[in-house]
Amino acid sequence: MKALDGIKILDFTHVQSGPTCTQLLGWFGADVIKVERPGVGDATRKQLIDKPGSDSLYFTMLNHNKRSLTLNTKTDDGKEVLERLIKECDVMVENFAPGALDRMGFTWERIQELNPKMIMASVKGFGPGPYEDCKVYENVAQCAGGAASTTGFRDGPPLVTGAQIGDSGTGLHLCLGIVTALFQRERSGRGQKVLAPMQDSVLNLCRVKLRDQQRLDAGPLKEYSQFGEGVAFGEATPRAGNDSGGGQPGRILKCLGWENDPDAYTYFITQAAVWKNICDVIGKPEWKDDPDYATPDVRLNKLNEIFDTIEAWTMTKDKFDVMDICNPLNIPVGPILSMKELAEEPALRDTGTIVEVDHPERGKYLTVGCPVKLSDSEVDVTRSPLLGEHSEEVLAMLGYSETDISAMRESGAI
Ligand code: CAO
Repeated sequence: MKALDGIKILDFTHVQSGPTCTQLLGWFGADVIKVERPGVGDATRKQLIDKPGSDSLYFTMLNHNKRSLTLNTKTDDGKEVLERLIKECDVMVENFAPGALDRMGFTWERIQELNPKMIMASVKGFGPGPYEDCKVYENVAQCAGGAASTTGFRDGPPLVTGAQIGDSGTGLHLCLGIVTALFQRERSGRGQKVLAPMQDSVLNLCRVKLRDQQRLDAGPLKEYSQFGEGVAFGEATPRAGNDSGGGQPGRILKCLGWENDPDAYTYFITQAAVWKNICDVIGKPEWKDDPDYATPDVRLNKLNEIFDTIEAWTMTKDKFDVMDICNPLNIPVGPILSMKELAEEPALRDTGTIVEVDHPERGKYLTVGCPVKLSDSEVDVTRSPLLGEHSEEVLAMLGYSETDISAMRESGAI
């Protein structure tokens, strides 16, 4: 038994944000029926192609554990199939441009008429307000949600981050909204609309930066490197490079081999409780009781000197040796791991977070499995569907005969 056994998802999502949400629902056991345009499918199927003739990794890695139904929802037959699907499913998930579903004839009112228990979940770039009609992609959300203005170095431009917080981050938020609405429906008997705007999701993930915005009213942010460097703060939360976002100062420091290996670095946190251990490890025992270094407050204007000294030590060690030495002393450190290293990490394979999947067109490939582990709902990652692979079986489930299906194929509705 899986957590979401028996829950049917009408997956009307495309690109990244929506598909990451429905993929999670599939991993938790829901029956996810992905609706795609005949002959075209989700645009990502043919984007960033590495193996001509096969679905891209972009598509396959976002669409495991789903069935694919091709359907032209702008034809009468297509609309009729969609209506049956709405009656049959528990949740409809979509991330079209604002208004697309209404233009198709499926307003929230119409959906409720067809199925009052329907949970209708949407990703949009922005919530209600001046930008609600805009189309939005990942990096736009990172910029509009506060991530870019607070990422990067003070003397450089705003930066986007490699973590897809706008798309996959919003997918996670939407997934949480959906399962919460399913839980409420158990008691209310009613469906509801669930909206996860990308700007709001990114801002939620940037919560500590809005915290710092308000702390600025009380004076400079002393844990930011620029405080120790004597650089004045402006009106808004600045970019903080690799400074730690929490109360314990931290930095990315070079390790042995950094000259040739772009990932020979470690994150190092000077946690107050283990300051004495840090002083011993880096060969500065005299800092333990020196009144200029002994307490967190007096260290704040000397962070550059302190981290330069720690780095002189980390540069003599491999990033994994730094971890082996520091962990037993409770000093929090983390090697900078490359995608290559993560792909080869046996522990991640053992837990199912990195999974090898076999695909009929492309052969074996690696993917990220379910990052959330439920002890009573095991995840089996199954390959993404080929375009329209399950059209016949889904239509038969909806009560269509073989003759109906052939007619729809002839007319281009499926
Ligand atoms: N049958 C018939 N028509 C279909 C269909 C189907 N099965 N599936 C989609 N369509 C139609 C839609 O109805 C729409 O038609 P109209 O413009 O005539 O109403 C059309 O296809 C295109 O949809 P779209 O505008 O959503 O697609 P786009 O490629 O132009 O925009 C995106 C893509 C992502 C910018 C936009 O969908 C969007 O802003 N979504 C919300 C935010 C979001 O999720 N962004 C993250 C995407 S991941 O980076």
